Amino acid sequence: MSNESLANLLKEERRFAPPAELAANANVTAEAYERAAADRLGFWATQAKRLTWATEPTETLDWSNPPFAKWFADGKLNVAYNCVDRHVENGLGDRVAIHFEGEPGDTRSITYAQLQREVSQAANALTELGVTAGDRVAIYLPMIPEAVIAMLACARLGAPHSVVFGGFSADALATRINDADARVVITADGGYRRGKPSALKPAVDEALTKPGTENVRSVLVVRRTGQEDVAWTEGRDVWWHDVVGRQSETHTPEAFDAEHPLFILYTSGTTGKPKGILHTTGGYLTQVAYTHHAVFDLKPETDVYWCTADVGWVTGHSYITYGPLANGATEVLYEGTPDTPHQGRWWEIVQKYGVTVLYTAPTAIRACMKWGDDIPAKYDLSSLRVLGSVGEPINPEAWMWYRKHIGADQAPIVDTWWQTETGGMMLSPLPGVTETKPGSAQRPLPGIAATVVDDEAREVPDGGGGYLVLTEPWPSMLRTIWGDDQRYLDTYWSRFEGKYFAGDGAKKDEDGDIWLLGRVDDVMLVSGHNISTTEVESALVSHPKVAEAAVVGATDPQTTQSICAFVILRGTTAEDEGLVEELRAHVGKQLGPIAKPKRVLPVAELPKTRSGKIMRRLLRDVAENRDLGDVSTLTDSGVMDLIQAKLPGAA
Ligand code: 6R9
Repeated sequence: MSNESLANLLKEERRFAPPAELAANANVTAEAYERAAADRLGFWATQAKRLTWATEPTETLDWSNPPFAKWFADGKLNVAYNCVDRHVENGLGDRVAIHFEGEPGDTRSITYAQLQREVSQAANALTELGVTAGDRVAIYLPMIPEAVIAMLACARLGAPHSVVFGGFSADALATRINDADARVVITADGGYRRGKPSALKPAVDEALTKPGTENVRSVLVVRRTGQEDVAWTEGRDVWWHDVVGRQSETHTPEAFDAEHPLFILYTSGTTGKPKGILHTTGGYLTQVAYTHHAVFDLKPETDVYWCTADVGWVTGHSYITYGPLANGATEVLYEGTPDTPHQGRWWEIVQKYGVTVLYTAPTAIRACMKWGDDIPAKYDLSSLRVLGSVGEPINPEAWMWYRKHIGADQAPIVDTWWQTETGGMMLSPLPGVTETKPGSAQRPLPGIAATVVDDEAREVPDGGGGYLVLTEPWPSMLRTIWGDDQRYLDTYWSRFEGKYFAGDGAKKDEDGDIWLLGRVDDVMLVSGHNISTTEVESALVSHPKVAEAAVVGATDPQTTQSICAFVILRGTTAEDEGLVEELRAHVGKQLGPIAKPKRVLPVAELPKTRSGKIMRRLLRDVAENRDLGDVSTLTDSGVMDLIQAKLPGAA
């Protein structure tokens, strides 16, 4: 990215200091940056002491065979013991670990003592089904407590899990079962979605007819909806309530090497088969526990934490299951969608449980903005004290709305940049330290080394733009791509020698703070200028009539690419005379004439992945009148038909 335009389009002057009281009592202060900068490995060795080790590690990092890292390699520990048993041993057995809220309104509060019993039973059941350390277990469940219990039971046995999002198709499930060579699948009859039971088990049955899944010997089925006639394969399928229910409530956890595999999680990527990202035990748990403590300022005695992600996404792994439970947190787990049965459901849950820390995604915030300010205003949200964002760059407009309407204009927003591959958060403000800027993830967390480089791998000066890279190994980094070391090297470590290439465009502002600009594949080239999709989208969303925007570069004979914007409108209709011209002019005024979209197309929905990321690849196909590629990771494939029908000349 040679051109200045990328770096200097968006100007954001607003600043928000941490609330004085939060700063005065913060878990982590500015001193942490200095300590970590002076001795990065010593800093992480200290953080590893948050965990209870069966054998304390004496080594911190073994980087003798880069980029294949080993952290705390001579230490041994059990992850489930750290997330559950030790809290009970410390007298916290009566503390609620999980407040479960089912979509139909059923609820369950599970204490740490109960969690210990249930995880032990599940571990005993998996043992009875023949699972031993090293075996892979696929988990295909809705957002119910059994999802967390199943993950912890696998961790307890040293059996790496591969959680597959419950909305994925039978094909996607089969590919993942095959790649990991899973031996057991844990699923449910179904779950609740948008007010209706939605079946899961049929997808498992179908997946297991496909080649490469023959090694699955058992399917353990949770009864959640109880409403379907569940097809049953005798000798393979067993009910959770039968097999888990009759087990002993005690189980002695075994300690595993710090580098023992903990889980595989597949990222779809835009091309090729999904990558099985491999995470291991000691370093991973150290970083997710530390970042959850530092970034959310978590006080486990008093906070009620809620991460709205699905466990099928890395955010659910690190910040629903492992980080919060390692820290002894009390958390909310919600099964359904934010607008079932009404658009205030989330805020009702915040009010009901007194949620203090909320972690969600920009896509959800933009949806709430669209539904209107009056909806959250009906609820008491005064318990909220820290707000988190993850998954995409958060547009400054959405950031301001989140702060004002959810955070009462005082709760700090922590915009956390990280990836499935990084395992834990990497860039984020600290709520008691950082003066925040709407839309910026700002700087690497203590102990993390990141910067922005140009095409020649040179660090860009403040004010410059290029690619985000990580320059030192970190404890929760992926160890490889499951079964494909070469792809690990090619994908992440070959673009810039000795640096991890994250695949995101980024810029540094005049203070050296980092702004994420979207995936590099999405950056547009217009008449020789590199333009970030994120910035054009943010400019569009800052217009009062735009609720959401997705911008792509379409091949153009004159300008290489031209900017094509898909927008969801609010308070107006697509027939609004002159609106398209008004929006083009608005972007031109905000960012400069070069960033004016050539086409602006109002649409009803945008194609999103399950974690809420806009699938620009599909929109590019539409804008260039191509057949759609793989839509298997889309939440609702019907939206593409609607969008295509909008296009002039579309079939
Ligand atoms: C945790 C997660 C990773 C990609 C990442 C980037 C985008 C995530 C972001 C963000 C800007 C943030 N991303 N957080 N972009 N600001 N705070 O989302 O993992 O699903 O693997 O996606 O998401 O593009 O490279 P994953």
